[in-house]
Amino acid sequence: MRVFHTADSARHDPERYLRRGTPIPHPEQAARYAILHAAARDGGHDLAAPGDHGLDPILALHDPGYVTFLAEAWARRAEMPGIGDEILTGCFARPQMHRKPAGLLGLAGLYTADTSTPIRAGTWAAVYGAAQCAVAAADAAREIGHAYALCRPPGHHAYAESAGGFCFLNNSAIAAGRMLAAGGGPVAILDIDVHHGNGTQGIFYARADVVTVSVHADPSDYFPFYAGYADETGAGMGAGLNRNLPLPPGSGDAPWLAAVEAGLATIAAHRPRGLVVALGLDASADDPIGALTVTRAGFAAAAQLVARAGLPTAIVQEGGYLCAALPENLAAFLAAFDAAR
Ligand code: SP5
Ligand code: ZN
Repeated sequence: MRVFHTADSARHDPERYLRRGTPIPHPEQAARYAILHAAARDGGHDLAAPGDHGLDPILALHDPGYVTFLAEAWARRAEMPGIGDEILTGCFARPQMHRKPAGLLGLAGLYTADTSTPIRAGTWAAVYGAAQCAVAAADAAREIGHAYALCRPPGHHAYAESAGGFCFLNNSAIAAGRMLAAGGGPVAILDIDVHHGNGTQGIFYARADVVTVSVHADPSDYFPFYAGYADETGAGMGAGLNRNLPLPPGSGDAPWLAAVEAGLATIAAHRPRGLVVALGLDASADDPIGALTVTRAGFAAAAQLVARAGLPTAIVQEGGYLCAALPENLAAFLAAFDAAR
């Protein structure tokens, strides 16, 4: 498997995360990059740099004001007297309040959904590098059939104009956009992160050219709470092109794989020219913030199902947090995909 990665991914390393009001170590740490990288290297995969494809593939999906905010916020930090090593607000715009303020603190609350996405000195380098990996994997999927983008930070909770859920730029959406830009028809995204891919759903909800499917833990009492229900099926030109497959908490391999199979059947029915797999590994039974109980064999079986769909495929890293099973599950997924192709 061709693996696109960049050491810039480690330049965003948030320390703290507010869990129900109490600061705890941030689950989405830079160490994830080193661990996933080592797993890919030890698996004998073909490590490659993504190259620099510029801002255009990012701006194809994201709001320019939001991208400018991400790119320039740290350089503007003097506007927030007293800030320490990160820009973070506790004040967020609600849908009823959407004027764009001039100042940095207000912009942070306009462009952010929660407190999990602080902007630090290296944040833009990391999120830009991750997006470049997604672009490179989309190109490689077209050229050589499949590739894995080791994206960190993750992306699937990012909307066109907001960060949230540890995500800044929606790497999976950017990969899908890159496949679309190459022409040849619709593309599909299969999101198997334990959390609903709400940003990805939001970006493509009313579009006719991207089929989005997400398999995740029931959001009625789990992040992201406000989207991810089975009755969200798309709107306008995108009507019928979004499918959510929520599972009860604690679900293991059999129901999870049945949902993956059902999602792939929906995707196949639309005859896409390419597939993006939003590969969260946090559905693992061992994940510290997960809610499902998928095993290593389950991840391998999912990879086999995805590979047998036979589509040009970009596998994009999403969540999956620090535990012994994290690298093992990535290794199992990549090896099983390669073996089935
Ligand atoms: C990409 C992704 O997987 N984002 C997940 C965002 C989840 N946000 C809510 C996390 C609640 C974390 N609770 C931490 C418990 C650590 N023991
Ligand atoms: Zn997740």
